[in-house]
Amino acid sequence: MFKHAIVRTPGSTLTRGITSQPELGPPDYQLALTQHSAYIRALESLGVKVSVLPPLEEYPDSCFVEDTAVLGENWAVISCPGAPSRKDETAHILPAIRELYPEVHIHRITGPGTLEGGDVMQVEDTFYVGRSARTNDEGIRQFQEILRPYGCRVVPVKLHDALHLKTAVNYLSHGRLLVAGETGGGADFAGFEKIPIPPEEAYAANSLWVNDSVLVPAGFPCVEAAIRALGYPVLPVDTSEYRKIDGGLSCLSLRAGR
Ligand code: CIR
Repeated sequence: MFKHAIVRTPGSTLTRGITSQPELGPPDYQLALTQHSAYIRALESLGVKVSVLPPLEEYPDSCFVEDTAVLGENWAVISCPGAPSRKDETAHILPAIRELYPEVHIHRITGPGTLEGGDVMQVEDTFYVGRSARTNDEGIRQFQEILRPYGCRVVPVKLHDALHLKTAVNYLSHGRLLVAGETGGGADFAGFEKIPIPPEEAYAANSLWVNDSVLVPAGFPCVEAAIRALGYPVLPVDTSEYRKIDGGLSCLSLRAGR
């Protein structure tokens, strides 16, 4: 059960967020704000208490709070983003994390290690971590060291194309994984029931299980139908403006209290 979530309202500099798809054009800021409010309401409707942090204009990507930390049941790890323009976002997430965790259980990834929360996928006590352009071996090693005393396992997963692990793979519950693209057939995920995502709906691999319901980006009918067929209530949430700068549903929040 997720009890808390932390989100950050995007600033108007969102239009300059990092993107691998400039052809989609910059996000419409007003629409992005409307979509952000709807995202918060969707989380609240599932019993999550949402802390809303103010915009940080100097960090265009700072609404993607997921990348700045990883939250466990009784520990938190402040990340060290691999994207240079995002490194200092972590200092700004710390106060919100301190509201939820005692200092002794707040840990840090430090350079030369890099790790972004979008690369970390939790399955019970196991944390799969994408080795991506944003998360390096040293970051994964530090994460492993930090989690060992808490009895959590870390499994590195090599990525080639995806921005983050959770761009391509997301855990629902009951041993089920949504998988798109490169990681779909990988040995890393043997033993899971895989729900394959057609290439034209790959963006919706980043759907978000929250308290037995699933937030699905609006406009991906195959993924929505597949998730409904498994018995999950589905909440479509429009993230069109965040997609333009490579952001999805999971990136927009940090969830705590599983
Ligand atoms: C970035 O490139 O860092 C942002 N434009 C998108 C971050 C997406 N975050 C995520 O998937 N966890």
